[in-house]
Amino acid sequence: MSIIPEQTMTGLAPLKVALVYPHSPVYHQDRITQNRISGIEEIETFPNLSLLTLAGFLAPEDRGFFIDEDYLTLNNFPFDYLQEDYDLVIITAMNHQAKRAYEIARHFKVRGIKTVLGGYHATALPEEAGQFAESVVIGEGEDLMPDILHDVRRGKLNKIYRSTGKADLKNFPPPRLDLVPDLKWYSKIGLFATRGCGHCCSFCCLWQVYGSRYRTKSVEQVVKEVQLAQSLHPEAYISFADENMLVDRAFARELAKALIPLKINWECYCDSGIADNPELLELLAVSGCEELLIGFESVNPESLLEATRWKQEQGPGYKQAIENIQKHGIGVLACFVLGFDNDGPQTVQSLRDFILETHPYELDISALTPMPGTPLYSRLKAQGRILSENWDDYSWFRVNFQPKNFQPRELMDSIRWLFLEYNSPENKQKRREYLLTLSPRLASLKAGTL
Ligand code: B12
Ligand code: SF4
Repeated sequence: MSIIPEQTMTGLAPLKVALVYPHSPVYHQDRITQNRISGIEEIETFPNLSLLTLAGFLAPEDRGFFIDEDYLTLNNFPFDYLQEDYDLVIITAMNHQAKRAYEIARHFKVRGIKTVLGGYHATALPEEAGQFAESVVIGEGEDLMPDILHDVRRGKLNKIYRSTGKADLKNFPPPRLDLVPDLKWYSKIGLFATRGCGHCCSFCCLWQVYGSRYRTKSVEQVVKEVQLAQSLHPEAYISFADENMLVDRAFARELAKALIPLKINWECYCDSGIADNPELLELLAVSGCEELLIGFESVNPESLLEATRWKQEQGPGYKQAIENIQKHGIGVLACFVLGFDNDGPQTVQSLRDFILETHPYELDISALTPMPGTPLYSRLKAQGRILSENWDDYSWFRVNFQPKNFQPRELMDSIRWLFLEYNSPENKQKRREYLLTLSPRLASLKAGTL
């Protein structure tokens, strides 16, 4: 096996590194069914930002290979990456990708090639992940990558690397978007500007990975990353992957101003608190912000409290919040979760009324999914209500626990019914008329749902 090649001018031995995003066939089957239910016509695709971010730490002489198994599988890409030799294989995985991630790790381990596995699943279940990969990473990777690469060079990886969760984003290198064979394969390009969300919702795995302290990159850094994306894909639609991007209003204002000359279209996740800031909303629209993706979670106050007190306090303002945002010509992708202990048939009815009254530009409703590592998971596990620990069932399209007031099947049927109501020709027409009266700009958004 041709592992460590000759020394380079910098004195470092160049590394050959595979960066692998695993394909989950079960998820993709579920996705097709879900698209039918929710009326979605196209699957959104992004080059995985976790791996591209980690690749930012490779030395210039190292060779990184970005392997998106979704893309290989969906397009029969003729490159058998599994048979190549590498100095290191880096694998990321969400819960539903864990089975495939483990197969990949085992495959390379048998071949004597070093593997490091990180991401949401490994962070929650490092011991399980450690049975398959040589090395496991807990938490965010930026403060660990220099050590990992150093350890590979000296030929010995630690079993566990644990992030401090305190790294300064201002020191992060840009993601290696150049490693993607062709950015035009994908419908959107992810970047991130901030990290941290202080709401600490009971079902959310993100604060387990990054901590809850809010940190930002510099505006100049973000601008450079956007320009990099544009240089590789002039029509790039930027989707900021931050958990809750606009929390620091001064930073958000400066960033929006700096994005204006770049003439991009973009979207991000944020919380409903943004709706109280008309000047910032105006600026966001001018900067090319097309959609805000907001986790409202529920219209039932008791269910909101199950998520977090902050959201319960925001609940009474949700209708106004959606109107305030959309009248600036920014679509709201309203995200809800069904299956809290306080949810029942009345919640389903109230959610239907809410959706048909507020007309969110796009809608997402998921079955509540207890993810390992979250307080919700620990509680349901202690109550004996986790129905499956087959990670294929953690796609957010399946009910993997015993809800209190529904049978799992009823919960999925309720979600299906809500989507049917939202997408009925009559309600679509009403939504279109309402939104175009509210703001004609909504007709020109790239999501093009009107
Ligand atoms: C962008 C995004 C998508 C995009 C792109 C996915 C892709 N190709 O990467 C799209 C829209 C396609 C998508 C789809 C889905 N997503 Co998604 N998505 C996100 C989002 C918003 C950002 C992810 C991201 O890029 N983060 C930025 C990178 C830099 O951070 P990171 O991934 O955490 O990586 C860091 C660390 O985790 C660590 N790390 C990660 N891996 C490794 C590996 C090593 C070796 C090391 C050292 C470190 C390391 O270091 C990285 C740098 O710090 C997150 C929520 C969020 N705000 O994070 C949800 C999220 C990842 N998605 C989630 C889910 C459930 C899904 C879907 C299953 C939803 C669905 N039902 O359709 C699908 C699955 C798609 C698939 N192909 O399998 C969940 C995962 C939960 C879990 N515990 O597994 C999240 C967390 C959202 C949530 N609701 O909680 N998603
Ligand atoms: S507001 Fe969103 S990102 Fe923040 S903790 Fe709650 S679910 Fe997670």
